[in-house]
Amino acid sequence: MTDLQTEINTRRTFAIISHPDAGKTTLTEQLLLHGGAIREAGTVKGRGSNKMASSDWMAIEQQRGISVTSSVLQFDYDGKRINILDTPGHEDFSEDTYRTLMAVDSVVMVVDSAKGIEPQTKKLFEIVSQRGIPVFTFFNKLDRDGRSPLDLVDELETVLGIQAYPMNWPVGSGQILQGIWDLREDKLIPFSQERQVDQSVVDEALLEIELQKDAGNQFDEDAIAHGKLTPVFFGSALANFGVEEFLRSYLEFAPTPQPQTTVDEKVVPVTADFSGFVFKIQANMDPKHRDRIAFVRIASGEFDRGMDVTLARTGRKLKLSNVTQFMAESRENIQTAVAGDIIGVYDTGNFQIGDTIYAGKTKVEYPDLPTFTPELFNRVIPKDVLKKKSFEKGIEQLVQEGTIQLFKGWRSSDYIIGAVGQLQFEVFQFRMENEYNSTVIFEPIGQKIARWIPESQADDKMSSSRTMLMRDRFDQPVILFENQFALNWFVDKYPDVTLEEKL
Ligand SMILES: Nc1nc2c(ncn2[C@@H]2O[C@H](COP(=O)(O)OP(=O)(O)OP(=O)(O)O)[C@@H](O)[C@H]2O)c(=O)[nH]1
Ligand SMILES: [Mg+2]
Repeated sequence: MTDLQTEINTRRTFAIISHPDAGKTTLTEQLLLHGGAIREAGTVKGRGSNKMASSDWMAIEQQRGISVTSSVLQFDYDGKRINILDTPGHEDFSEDTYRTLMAVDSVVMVVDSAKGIEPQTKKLFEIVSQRGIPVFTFFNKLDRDGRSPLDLVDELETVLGIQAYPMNWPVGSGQILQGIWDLREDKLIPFSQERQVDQSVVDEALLEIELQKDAGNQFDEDAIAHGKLTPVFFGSALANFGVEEFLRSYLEFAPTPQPQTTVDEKVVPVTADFSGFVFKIQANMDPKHRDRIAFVRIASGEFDRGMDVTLARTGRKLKLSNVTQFMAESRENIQTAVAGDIIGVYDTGNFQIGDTIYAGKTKVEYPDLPTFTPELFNRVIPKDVLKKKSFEKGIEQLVQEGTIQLFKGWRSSDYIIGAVGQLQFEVFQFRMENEYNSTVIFEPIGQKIARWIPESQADDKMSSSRTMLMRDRFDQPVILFENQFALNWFVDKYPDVTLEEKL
């Protein structure tokens, strides 16, 4: 094995997904604690003098106690380097979550054990399942009264259509939580060292384990690797119980960085020359510097500080000198990184989401990342016309991040922003004010059906009171239809025009 391959084999890169509030950010924080990346676990609400969770670093996240954007963090554990991507659960931010899923080799699915499989978990699971990547399940919040574990596992299998293999089993929950039963070692890991174990609760759990074993699946590493079988864990992220057991087991079975496939369906070996793709752009992570970072998943090879790369979209050469990794309490300028790692490249406006960069002589280009078709629209104007400059800068940067989508009038200079959900507008408004000192006013124009059309077919005459001909931020013509009726009418009138829909 080459040194590079050995180094790559130490990497594990995964996303945490679930319905809102299941405990992704809390679990992320505990994992960072176990990796020694932080000294004390913060909480998502940061009550009193408590510190805040590392991955909810944005002001609006801390204010509302929810994640609105995915964040990348790194830590080392047991000789492995782990890249963890904490995603927002709310469906209004799922475009960001979908893109993040393209940058990982496996997924940790968090389920609230009092609630079971909730709608957004199901939706995200379907995306993951299409990619056939390994899924590890963590039933969280055992410190609260939960549903029967037999029910939970059964629901997991029937609702998601994946086979489950419990690695441990809860012994009670809430007030009567005794601990978890480690099924490999066949022993109890007690929740509390001080409290006497209630044997009747243990007996009940052992009975459930027998029932589960009778009806259960065989352990099959190959099935795990293909996302057909999910190892199942129980615990409480908040109480930091079962987290380390989960982490150890995860590291044992999670895949090393997997080769990526290019637009022309070539598989690039992880040890090939350096290549990677931008799956996320984030402005203003550091309020003091107001900089912008392009997050790159290294697909192959090794990054070395100062290396020259080519941007596949434009053919432009760039030097990668200012590159960081994210270690919870600090950002570190790094010298090297390898396939599987997520690096943050300081960006002065060169990158777009989905861009490929590569170092070798042969062009490498990875497929585009998913874009959603927005459904809600607002006209947006600055409250203070004198502050037009910061207004424009804010819109430009937040649009490049994909916070919202921007459309401009065909003839007018109107700014119309589109989103999948209302919360995206709220985040946009908050960040415009907070990060760009620009108060914006929305004039709702409501729900629309957006369809892209080829430039050659776009015609001024297509605009009417119920169909707005616009341009997107790449200057592609797009029509916003008032409703399905207006769309049907258009198709009748212009049968030859090709209408394209995004995801
Ligand atoms: N009792 C209990 N509460 C928990 C546990 N884990 C998380 N919570 C709480 O559940 C709430 C949501 O936790 P988060 O970690 O923000 O959940 P999330 O999945 O990151 O939520 P979004 O990012 O908004 O989708 C917070 O109030 C946490 O303190 C747990 O193990 N037990
Ligand atoms: Mg969160």
